[in-house]
Amino acid sequence: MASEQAAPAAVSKNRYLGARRNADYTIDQDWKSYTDDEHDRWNRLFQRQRAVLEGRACDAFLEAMARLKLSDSGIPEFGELSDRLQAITGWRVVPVTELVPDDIFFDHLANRRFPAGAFIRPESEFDYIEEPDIFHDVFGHVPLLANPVYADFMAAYGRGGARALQRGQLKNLARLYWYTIEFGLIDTADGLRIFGAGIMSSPAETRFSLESSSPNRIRFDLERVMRTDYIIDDFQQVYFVIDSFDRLLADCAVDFGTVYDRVRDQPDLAPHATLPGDEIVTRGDFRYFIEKGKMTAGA
Ligand code: HBI
Ligand code: FE
Repeated sequence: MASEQAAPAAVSKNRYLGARRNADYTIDQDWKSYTDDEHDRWNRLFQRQRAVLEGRACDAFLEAMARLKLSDSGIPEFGELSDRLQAITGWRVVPVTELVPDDIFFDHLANRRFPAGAFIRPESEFDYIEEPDIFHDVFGHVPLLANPVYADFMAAYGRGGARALQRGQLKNLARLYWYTIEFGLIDTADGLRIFGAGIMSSPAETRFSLESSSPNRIRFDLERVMRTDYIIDDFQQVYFVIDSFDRLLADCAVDFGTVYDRVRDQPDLAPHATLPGDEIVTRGDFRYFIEKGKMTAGA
C-alpha cells in the first residue's frame, strides 16, 4: 500500500487569523511584518486597477485617492493613512482580521471607524478573492471616506445598522449596503461612473458594470433596493444608479422604520426583475448569465 501522502495542512491565506484582538475586534496591523512579496503584490494590484479606473471611476474617488496618497509604493500603514483621512472627514481605518459581527461593524461605522482587513490575498487569488482583503477594503472602500457627503452617509449607515439589528431587518439594510457602498453606480455629466467598492477593486467587474449589455441598470430608489435580492458569487444582474452623493444621503435621511414597515409586507424581488415603476437607465439582455446557464432566455 503506497504510503498515503498526508494532505498538506490547509495553508491559511490569511496570516492574521488567530491574531490577538481587542473587544472591538481590532488587531495590530503590524505593518513591519509585511514581506517584500506582499508589498509587491499590493503594488501590482494597485497599478493594474488604477489604470482600469481611468474614465470609469467617479472623479470624487480618483481625487480622494490622490489626496490620501494611496499609491503603488507598498501597503499603506493604517495609522498614517488614518491621520490623513481623519483631518478631512474624521474617519479612521482600523485593522481587523476578517468580517466582524454585524453589531461590532455598525458601531465602528457609526463612530467613523472603517474596519479593514489587514491580510493581502495570496498570488493564487490575485484576480478575485471572496473574503475582503486589504486591497478590497483599502483600495475599494477607503478613498470615498474622504468625500464629506459620502463620509456622512457611511456614518448614517452605521447608525441605521444598529437600528435594523434591533428590528430584525438587517436583510433590508444589507441590500442598501450591497447596491450602493459595494456595487453602486453614479450618473455624471460624462456618463455612468463607478463608486461601489466591490466594483472598484475588480478589473473585470469595473468593465462589466459599465459596458456590458447584460445587466439592468435602474435609477436608485431606497425602497426598491431594500426589496431586491443580490448575487454574492458573480457579477450583478442589476446595478442601481444614484444621481449624486447628496441625493443618496438625502434619500436615506428618512426614518428607515417607515420604509421597513412598507417593505416587510412586500415580496422580495429577484435581481433580474423589473417593476412598472422602475426608471430603467439601460435594460439588460442578460446574455452573460444565459451563456453561463444561470438564467434562461426570456426570464
Ligand atoms: N465586517 N470587517 C467587516 N467588513 C464588512 O464589510 C462587514 C463586516 N461585517 C458585517 C458586514 N460587513 C455586513 O453584514 C454589513 O455590511 C451588512
Ligand atoms: Fe466591501
